[in-house]
Amino acid sequence: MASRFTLNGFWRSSPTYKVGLMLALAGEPFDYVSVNLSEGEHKKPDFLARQRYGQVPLLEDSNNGRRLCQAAAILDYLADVTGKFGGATLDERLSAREWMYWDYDKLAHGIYRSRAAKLGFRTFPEPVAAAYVAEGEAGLAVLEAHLKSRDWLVGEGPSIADIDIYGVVAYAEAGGFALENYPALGAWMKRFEALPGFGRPEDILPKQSRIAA
Ligand SMILES: N[C@@H](CCC(=O)N[C@@H](CS)C(=O)NCC(=O)O)C(=O)O
Repeated sequence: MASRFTLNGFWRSSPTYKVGLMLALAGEPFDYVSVNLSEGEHKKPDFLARQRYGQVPLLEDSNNGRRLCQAAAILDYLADVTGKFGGATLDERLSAREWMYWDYDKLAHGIYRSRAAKLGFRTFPEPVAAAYVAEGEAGLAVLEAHLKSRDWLVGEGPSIADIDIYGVVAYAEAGGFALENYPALGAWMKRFEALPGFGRPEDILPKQSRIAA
């Protein structure tokens, strides 16, 4: 049977990983279409017609024809349609959203840009690179302080906030960040990695397109 969801993404993309991770943890099989960013496939008219920003991820829901952009908004949608990871109450859902907005404001850029610099995808003048490292460290410190006294970011169990933020922190070491300096964050990562359905980026995102088994 055809899968309900098709994830269009790129294997090196952290926002694509967030969505794949959510689907895997929710036990939703999905077809995967590789959009080769290196070859500019995300800027071609047929893709732009489906993803207005010319970015990955793009999630298509065949039950209703929806095409969804922006990883955080997609996680929010998937929490609604699967009934999973949306938080136990409205207050938890609001907190989860707050963490997702915070992530893109204060965490992701420092980690992503430092990783891009380490992998040689981007080059920055030294003070700019140092500012990204400082931003990443500051974001990790916020998470460390929050997770010292709790198991999950919001409420008593994992939510879309944990999925969203794990999807960034998973790339921190590749950005040169020493996670051993953040023990509460490290313990949270281990709890998260023990969830049924969890997979690392290379397990969840193939390099080629794939129809769900
Ligand atoms: N805020 C977006 C960011 C998506 C994003 O930056 N995607 C990158 C790949 S990781 C991309 O498509 N880059 C190509 C471009 O922006 O032209 C989200 O969370 O979905």
